[in-house]
Amino acid sequence: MFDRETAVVIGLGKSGLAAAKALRANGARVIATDEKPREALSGAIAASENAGARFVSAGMLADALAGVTLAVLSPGVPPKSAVLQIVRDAKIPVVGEIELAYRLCAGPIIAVTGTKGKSTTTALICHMLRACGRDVRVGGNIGDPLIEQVAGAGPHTWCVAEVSSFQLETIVQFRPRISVVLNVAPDHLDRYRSMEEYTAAKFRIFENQANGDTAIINLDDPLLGALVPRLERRGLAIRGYRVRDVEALIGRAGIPLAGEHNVRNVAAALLAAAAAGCGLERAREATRSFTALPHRLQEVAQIDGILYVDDSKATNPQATIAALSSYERPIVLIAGGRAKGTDFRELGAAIRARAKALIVIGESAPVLAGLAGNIPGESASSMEDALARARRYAHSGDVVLLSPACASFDMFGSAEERGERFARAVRSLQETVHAQ
Ligand code: UMA
Repeated sequence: MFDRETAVVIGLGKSGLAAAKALRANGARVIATDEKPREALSGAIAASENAGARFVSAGMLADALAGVTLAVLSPGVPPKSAVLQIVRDAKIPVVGEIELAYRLCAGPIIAVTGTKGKSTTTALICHMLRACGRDVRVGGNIGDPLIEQVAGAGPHTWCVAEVSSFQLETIVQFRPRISVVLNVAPDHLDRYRSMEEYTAAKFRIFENQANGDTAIINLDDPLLGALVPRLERRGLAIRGYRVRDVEALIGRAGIPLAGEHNVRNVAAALLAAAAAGCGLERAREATRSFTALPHRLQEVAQIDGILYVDDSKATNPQATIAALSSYERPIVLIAGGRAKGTDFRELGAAIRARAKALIVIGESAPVLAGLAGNIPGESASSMEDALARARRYAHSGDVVLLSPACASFDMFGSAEERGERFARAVRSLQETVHAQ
């Protein structure tokens, strides 16, 4: 499909490497580049070269663009990046890996976006469709690049894609058969100039949808509710949901996940599965056997009556607010990390209302500590230190909750690594307690 193209792939993370491989497999010539220093990239360069790409350092890129017809941008590379400017100056069209995946995908796509709940809803939809006997692929922001997953999809394969605002910035024709938008709350305001710009990126999920396509929309979110008339005029079938309607779709008892927000995620997933032709009863039944994804309100252990929960994937204030309202028990909260230009005031109110103690970590520790009011708190220098401090405040019946409200990159390689460190520290605490 790409045999007339010479493509430059920008960014050699998961997305870029998968795009380079797929482009080569579909006949394109591929150049790969990355702004990280060469010494920090040895594995990625080798992987791109094994895939048949030629690596060019970012500093040499301008001289390597003759004959290049397409640029594929990794989602983590921001629009103001110097390397992107070089490509734009050379008038090369820019797309993302999601767009390429769409062009290569033989099956219908269900795309899920929102500020929080994307991964859980994406995984729920897959789980339901599989229970209904469908052939399913899953990828995108959830972890495995979509382009890798759609490779073997046939016309009856449902491809479920978690798409971030970063990924939606670089779509052109991407047209999901079913779109799901869960909510929009402040996040990534270090990348976007305003909430409007962030919201506009997210709403591009609808851009190419037309007659016959479906949009599943959380009508409790005023920003989303306001979109409905416009989407209806375009011929989309709208399936809206409100939390008060959820009881009719599935009772709270049928949902094995903590938190009100997960009730909404289940409702969205049920509507998506139904729109894909899955019987509601089967989908409902599948919900009962769904387990929480790693690092999302994941219960790690119960030690001396204290429940330890890893919610490391809560990388924005809204996600932590949702986590805080997910437990009736007293909460010792571990939060902090790299802030993303978001406002912490609402989170502060939630912490003061729900937490019995606050342990802060990372770059945003001073800001978060300032929100604690009368709640006792301490600042920790590492995850292990945070856990030890949290434990001193927790009693039997309490929850120690890691729900950082921030990105992880100040102290860890990723949110997963942060969660693993927490879980490891909890397990070693468990061993010590059992040995006593
Ligand atoms: N790079 C540059 N210049 C830059 C920024 C990055 O050259 O200005 C290079 C880095 O040196 C690195 C590579 O680009 O080598 C990294 O690319 P990337 O940041 O796009 O990360 P990938 O490994 O390709 O992972 C991406 C998504 N990452 C981001 O959007 C930041 C993953 O989402 C996704 O799972 C993966 O593709 C597969 O689809 C992660 C994420 O943090 C989970 N997403 C954000 C979020 O959920 O909040 C949006």
